[in-house]
Amino acid sequence: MIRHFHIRAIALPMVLWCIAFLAGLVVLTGGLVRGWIESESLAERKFVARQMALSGIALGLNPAVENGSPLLRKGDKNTEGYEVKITNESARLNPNFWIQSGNRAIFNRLFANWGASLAEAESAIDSLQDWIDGDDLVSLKGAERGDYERAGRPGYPANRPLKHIREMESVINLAPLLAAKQGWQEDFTIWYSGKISIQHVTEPILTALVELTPIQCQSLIEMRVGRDGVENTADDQKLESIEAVADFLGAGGKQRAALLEFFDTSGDLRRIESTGWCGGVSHKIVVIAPTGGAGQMMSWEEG
Ligand SMILES: [Ca+2]
Ligand SMILES: [Ca+2]
Repeated sequence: MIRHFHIRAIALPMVLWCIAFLAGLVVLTGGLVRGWIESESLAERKFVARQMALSGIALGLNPAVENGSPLLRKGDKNTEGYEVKITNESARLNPNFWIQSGNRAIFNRLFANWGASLAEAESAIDSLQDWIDGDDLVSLKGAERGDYERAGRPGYPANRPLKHIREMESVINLAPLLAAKQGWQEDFTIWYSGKISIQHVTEPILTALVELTPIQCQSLIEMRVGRDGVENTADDQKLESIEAVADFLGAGGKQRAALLEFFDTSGDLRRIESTGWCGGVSHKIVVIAPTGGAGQMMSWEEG
């Protein structure tokens, strides 16, 4: 009897321990399963968000679909859908083109507008020049192979034109200026080559390069958009010459000279930015393609 009691006394803690162990196991397994389900559905949402972004790109590439069309937005961020923004790459500044044209003024004006000192701007431009030119001769305030070696980055500069605008972040003396300017990427392109299109240029660039007043910028944009009031649509007013634009704006002296130096009426390259959503997950695709659709895509980036 005593012995039997002893066994029961041991059995009870054993049973309790087993229950606790099993309960722990259930909690653990439950957590793992939930984790699997969540990661599975996250992968699924990512997949759907990308499919949504792809649908947006297909619409953006269609020459019949104009900017501002209700087709360019569907659904919302929390369920599923996409939003497409069509702009023009010719509104941007191509560092390869302007460096190879020997035009420093455009960079000087832009960097001054960002708040850089003349010395900072000059060393940034010299270093960009050295990054792009094929030789190892250091510009006055620039940086060539020796400077990159001393900075612990042997093998640089590239000594060729930029292949991506993000390469600019690797350029000694230019990097700090970019780091201090949020959204600097929006001012640059490597896909469109030539003077900036007056047809598509944005107000911040006009202000930085030409010092147009807000009223002058506004009147140019209002004239450009055409009757529908939307940029980049078929009814946009085609600007025939920079001289005519300068006359229209009453731009004389320095403003007129800057308009003639940095801008042209040509340039047309569609930039399609499509963001797809699914259950709070988003996926963005940016495509650059000739306007009109029939041509090949020049760039495809996802993130
Ligand atoms: Ca060089
Ligand atoms: Ca329009």
